[in-house]
Amino acid sequence: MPSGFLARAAALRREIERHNYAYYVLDAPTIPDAEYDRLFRELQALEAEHPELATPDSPTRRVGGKPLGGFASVRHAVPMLSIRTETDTEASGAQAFDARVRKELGLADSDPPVDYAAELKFDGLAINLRYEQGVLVQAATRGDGETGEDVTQNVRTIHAIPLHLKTGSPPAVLEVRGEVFMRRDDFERYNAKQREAGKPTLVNPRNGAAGSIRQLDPKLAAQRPLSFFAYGLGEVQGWKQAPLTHSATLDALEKMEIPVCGERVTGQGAAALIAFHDDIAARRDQLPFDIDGVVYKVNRFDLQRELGFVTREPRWAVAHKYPAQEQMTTVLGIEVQVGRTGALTPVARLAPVFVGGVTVTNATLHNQDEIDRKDVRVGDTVIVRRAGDVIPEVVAVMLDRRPTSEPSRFNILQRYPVCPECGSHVVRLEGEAAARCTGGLYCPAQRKQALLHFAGRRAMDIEGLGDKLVDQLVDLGLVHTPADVYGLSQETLASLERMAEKSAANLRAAIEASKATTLARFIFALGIRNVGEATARDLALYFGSLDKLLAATETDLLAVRDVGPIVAQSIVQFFAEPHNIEVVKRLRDAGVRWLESTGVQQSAGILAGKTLVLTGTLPTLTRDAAKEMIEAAGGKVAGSVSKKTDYVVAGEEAGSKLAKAQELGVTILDEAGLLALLEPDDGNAQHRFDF
Ligand code: D41
Repeated sequence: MPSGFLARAAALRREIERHNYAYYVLDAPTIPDAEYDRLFRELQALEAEHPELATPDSPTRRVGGKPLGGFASVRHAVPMLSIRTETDTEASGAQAFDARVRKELGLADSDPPVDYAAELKFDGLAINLRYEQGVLVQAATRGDGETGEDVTQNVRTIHAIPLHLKTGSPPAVLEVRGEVFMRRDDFERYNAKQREAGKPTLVNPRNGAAGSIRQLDPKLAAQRPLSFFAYGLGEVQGWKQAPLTHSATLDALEKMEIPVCGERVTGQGAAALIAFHDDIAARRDQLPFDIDGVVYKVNRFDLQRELGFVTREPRWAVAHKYPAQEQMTTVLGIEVQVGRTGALTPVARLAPVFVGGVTVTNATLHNQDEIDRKDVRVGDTVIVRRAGDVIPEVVAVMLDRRPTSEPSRFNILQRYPVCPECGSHVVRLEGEAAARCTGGLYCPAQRKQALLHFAGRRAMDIEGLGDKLVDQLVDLGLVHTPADVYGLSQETLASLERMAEKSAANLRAAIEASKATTLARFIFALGIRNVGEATARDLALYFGSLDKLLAATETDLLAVRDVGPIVAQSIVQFFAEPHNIEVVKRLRDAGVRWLESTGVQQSAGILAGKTLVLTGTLPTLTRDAAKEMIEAAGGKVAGSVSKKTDYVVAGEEAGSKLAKAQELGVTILDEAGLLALLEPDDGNAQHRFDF
């Protein structure tokens, strides 16, 4: 055999595996994909031309071979035990485990705490990897613990699993046990790709991992993005200086480039276990993969041996579970909820089920496309998921459990030709995912949401106008549009449920105070579709006055920073609605006002390049309003006074900043002084209050 080819093949394998490890385990790519592909193809060509060069641990083996007729059985050299589950999901579960371990070891209360290792419980499929002389020769499922299935071909396609160990002196035999799983982002990406190709999707990452490993066509398995983390050992022969603890074992495996999860600790006694349990529980939803709990293990192998096992479960380990994030339940009905923008969101009413720590009775179905994709029907058995504070959702239908008297497909437009809240027509616009009610502010559902938005802290900031009050005001017909809020008397407010005289007075004062606002807040408060806070601010800055915005065409609007065709269209449509113009007029008539300017397209701003500091309480302007006015005029607001400060605006109870300004000789203004500053002196009013 020409030794040049042999050396080249070996060099290519080394290089490819080095990049592979960097990419799949360290998540830090070292070369561009195209360059990796080139190396890979070179090696493939070499091996094809010189079949005698091929080795069982060549990276070319990762692409998957011929389909299998079935899996061969593998008898495990050392049985794969199972792990005892602590039924108590509270912190006391860790205490119970520690107490049992201490008792079995015959420790007295006065003896020192036991050393433990704590790690995550990955939600996947347990696998045994057998390395002989450092080369991966076999991978098997756990099966019944005694005998599993030979899934070597499929496991070779998992790039994170090394085909040979990174060590100069590998043990004669080293069996690594761990869990094959799918990361959530890989799962989502895979499903999106499948959906696009009109191919079947995976129900969840766990099924994805288990299904891929048991896939008979290794080429298909190779397309599934799987990951692996080691959690223990099987048979071991000839490991010089073998570690004496579980944590040192995982460290040693990590050095050999076997993937080991970084989220693990060692600690003493139950307190360390509880701390780990609580820490991970708080961060569970931020992890890139699903876990169903944590695992505690007695760290020292000599103590593990002393403890032994009962009926295939070691006494030295326990799984401490978290509440499941997915459960099965049935769909009792499908209804819709009308949102602020009129979108009809389909919601599944469910038989109550405990999932993610709470009892769930509703789950979102997102929109018609999602209903169609998952084919959710009334009466179906479904999997619901609730992770963290995310709204519960229906993940998948268990089609094999669909009732024989098959219910029909659910179609929003057919079931709700008119809005269930107001009776207006429901439409689905070209290119939109949502079906929408056309009722606008006429629709109470949209009215309530629009009012809450209008009164919100970042909009008109009417403190105390929350959802309970908004419900009453709309239901009693006291408020139809935001403008009606300004006509509410203190007596009317006091007559509402849960409103005492004092809170009515406070709310009345808050409504009054909200009248002095800024153009940006006002625009945001209107609740124009696709106009968020930042866009509202850009529009205010650009146009300077509401009338200019009202007169703007789509072309005019496109000149504003970050405004694209969709936003421009939403704005024009909003102001084309006579109803909305009427509301704006009534708001201005009620005394809602803001400082206007000529806008930035004509002026650099009267305070351009100036730095101001605000201190104390101003007589009429809130701090935010003053800041927004200064910024609208091109000025900057700083937090502390320095030589670079141009003006300090001082109100009542101004403290050290005022003293510092006096000391440095910085010009000091009161509110009237600030307003005068914003007023140009050429008599041609550039800024005015719009009463
Ligand atoms: O993450 C896991 N799913 C996990 C599973 C883990 N972190 N540790 C485990 N440890 C064991 C023993 C204690 C028996 C070595 C396990 C499992 N077993 C296990 N997984 C499936 C069956 C057994």
